[in-house]
Amino acid sequence: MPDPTVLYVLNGPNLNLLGVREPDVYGHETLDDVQALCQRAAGDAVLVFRQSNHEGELVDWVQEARERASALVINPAGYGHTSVALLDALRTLTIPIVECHLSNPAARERFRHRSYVSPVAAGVVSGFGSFSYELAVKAALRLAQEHRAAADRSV
Ligand code: CA2
Repeated sequence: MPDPTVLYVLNGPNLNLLGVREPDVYGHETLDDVQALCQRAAGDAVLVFRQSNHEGELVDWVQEARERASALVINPAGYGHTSVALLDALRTLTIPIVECHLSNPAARERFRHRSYVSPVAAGVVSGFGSFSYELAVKAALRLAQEHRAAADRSV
């Protein structure tokens, strides 16, 4: 039996407040709603869905994903604009990484235009609210499949 596809979806600071504060910017859905949507989009894949307000914890989870995941979706939230530590951790991964945002940071304040994650991401999905996550999960699963096929061909 082949190994199951394991997809990590990591969420950065303040995303636990989704649906509770600033619905005009981030929508009415809660993070639990987003998790359910990701699970539906992931089908049979094993979904590991987590949120943390702490940079080091996110770094630990990225390192964990290095050992266990077939692909990683990350909404780094504010740390995407600031965290070299997160970038350094992401750089160690060989699995596909998809960056995901609810809003479109490029259409917002200037300080949101820089992303430390984008240079190591296979792609970025932003601006579609919770639908960004659905698209990101689908993209990550496709990339994981291609990544595995390429690895199988090389043995
Ligand atoms: O659009 C996104 O997904 C962001 O990653 C969200 C971050 C922001 O810093 C990025 O520029 C874009 C902020 C997450 C904060 O989430 C909240 C949710 C509800 C209420 C308050 C904050």
